[in-house]
Amino acid sequence: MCGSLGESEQITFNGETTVSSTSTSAAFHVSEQVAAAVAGGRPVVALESTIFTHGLPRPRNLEAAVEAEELLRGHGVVPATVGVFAGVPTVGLSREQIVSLSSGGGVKKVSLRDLPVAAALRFHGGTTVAATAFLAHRAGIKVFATGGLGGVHHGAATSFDESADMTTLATTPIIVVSAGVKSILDVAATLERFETLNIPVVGYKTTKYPGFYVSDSGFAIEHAASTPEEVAAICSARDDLHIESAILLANPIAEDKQFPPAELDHILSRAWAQAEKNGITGKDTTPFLLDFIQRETNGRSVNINVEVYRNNVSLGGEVAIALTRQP
Ligand code: PSU
Ligand code: MN
Repeated sequence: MCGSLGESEQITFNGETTVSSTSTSAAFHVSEQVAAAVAGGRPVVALESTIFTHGLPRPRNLEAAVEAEELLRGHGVVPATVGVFAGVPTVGLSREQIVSLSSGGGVKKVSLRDLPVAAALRFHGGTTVAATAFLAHRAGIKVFATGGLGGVHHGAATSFDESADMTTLATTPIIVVSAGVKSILDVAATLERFETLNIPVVGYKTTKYPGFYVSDSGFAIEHAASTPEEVAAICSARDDLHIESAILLANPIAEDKQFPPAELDHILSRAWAQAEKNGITGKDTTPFLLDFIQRETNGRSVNINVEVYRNNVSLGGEVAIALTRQP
């Protein structure tokens, strides 16, 4: 036993004083609203925070984070935005905490392996899909909506750059709604890894795997579901079988709203070249590539990013409601 975080205490971070409450568990905090909704069997959707700490530029990041929560609340679904606040892994960040994490200033990108370090050294963190899925599942949440997943980076055969999102989702029974993986990644290799890791990919009303900015990545998937109820039924069947992997629900952007595919290919090859030239590696790669694309597209990629996120949050809400109606 490495010891616990201890009782609530005052913590000063970047000149800001906050209270680290460890009321729910010694290891992480679940907000009262989220805990009550989970206990009461009401619909809850988890949301990640790397999307607004490292994925989107200010001020769109905070707008998107708040909009996602409001969209869910408007449908009677409880949002559970997950992040690390002053070292406390938190499921159900308050609005003030979301505002604080969105404003930058030393907020780290926290994946699953970083959680104990963040907790012990008490820093702020935006949680990746891996860390968010881990915490949300442990809080009893069944549905998690995000924008795009991490996956296998190009050149991974020699760089070994594969996102821990994949290995974490292999052992975390939750439904993750995403628009696939961005083509900054090696989509074919990522789909192969999902297969190896026993992670099913189910298209929402499609058997074309979406490519985040574009509705079709060019790769086919085997299964499709056509209603939130079908997704809920797949989830129940997984649980009945005691299978521990996540279900990936792939939700494409509408074709008339996608980024022009040919233009995207051109920007992506320049993004990779620039990352290589700048010696970008490890966890900095995804934020670097996204930032490059945002600048090169004059923010058009950001509009699509927000649109995709909105779609996924909305579908996540529908699935969470369908799960509460399961026989
Ligand atoms: N993909 C995106 N935008 C993002 C991310 C992924 O299109 O912001 C974030 C997610 O939080 C994801 C993380 O979990 O990046 C993956 O990072 P890495 O490849 O370092 O594991
Ligand atoms: Mn990586």
